[in-house]
Amino acid sequence: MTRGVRCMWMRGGTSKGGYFLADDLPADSTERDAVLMRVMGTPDVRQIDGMGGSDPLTSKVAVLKKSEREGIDVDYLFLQVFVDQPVVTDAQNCGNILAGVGPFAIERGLVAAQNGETPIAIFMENTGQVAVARVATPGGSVSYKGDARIDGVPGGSSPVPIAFKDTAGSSCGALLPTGNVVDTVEGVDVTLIDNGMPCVVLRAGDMGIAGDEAPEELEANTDLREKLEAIRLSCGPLMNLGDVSKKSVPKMTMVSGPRTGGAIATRTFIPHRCHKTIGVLGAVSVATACLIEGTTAYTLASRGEGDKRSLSIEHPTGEMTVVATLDGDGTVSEAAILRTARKLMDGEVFV
Ligand code: NQM
Repeated sequence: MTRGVRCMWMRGGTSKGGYFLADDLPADSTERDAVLMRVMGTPDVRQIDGMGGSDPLTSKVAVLKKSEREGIDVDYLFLQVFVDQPVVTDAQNCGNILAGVGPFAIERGLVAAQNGETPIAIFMENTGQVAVARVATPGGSVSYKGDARIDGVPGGSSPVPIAFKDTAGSSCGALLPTGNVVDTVEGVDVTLIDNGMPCVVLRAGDMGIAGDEAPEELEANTDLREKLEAIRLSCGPLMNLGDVSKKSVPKMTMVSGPRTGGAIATRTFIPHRCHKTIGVLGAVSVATACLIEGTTAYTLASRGEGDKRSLSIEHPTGEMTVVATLDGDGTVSEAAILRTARKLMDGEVFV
């Protein structure tokens, strides 16, 4: 018999996925993952029998519950449902899907909306860190309409500014998990960094590309993809992530000098498809690499000055600005970005 599971479908930033209350899903994680694969139509490259959009960016899930932690409103677990493999992983966070968490929490009554704007403190279960999102709530209900624009999404929406603190070493235990600014892996210089998202930062030139190619062109480059995957598999244990063959981290970001007046140009494999933009926490990690002397990004980057830096991270369809606050010794203590979100559907999905 088919069973309906309550969920909301939302665009969060440049991603899209299903938002569930934890209570509406099986408590056992194996059963939950089986339900989510049915929901998305995984494994199948077309995801024809489910809601997934045949792309890792549209095969994503947020699971929420009211938080019992002091000063925190909601606990958010992110799950990446692979497209063509029967894998559901909690090994990464997602700052794009995070943009829909505040609106969803208000819509489901987990948080009471204020008149005007509602700040929501979100505990990110994947990495044990906190983000604060601000949701537009004129008259005490969520508004999705507005003029805020982000590259990779047509049109305008209400702004959802998000601030992150203490994201260093979110999954790898340290900002630079090997203790080095540069390592050489498979003969290529890499910076292994985690300021919210484990990333391998490589120079595009070292990988035989210019760094401004279209994602489709890079995905069609089999030699590049094989080389990237060999480096990624070797970097997993070095980054304290263990065997990453069935994980969606680390992300592989190839950097080159900025083309449109930004801080740096990026092309990111997440890890097997090339991102049409760049992940939020991925951008925070790359921006942080731009600020650390000796990394693969440092000499290519344009960094600005002062203890508050706006780093425009260029990507295939525009840019994402990371506002980084630096403390006395130059480390990034806080990062903020602007996202938007939109409610697309509320109802039941059948499994
Ligand atoms: O890095 C894609 C996305 C992401 C993750 C990915 C993200 C982040 O664009 O915080 O947002 O890297 O898998 O949604």
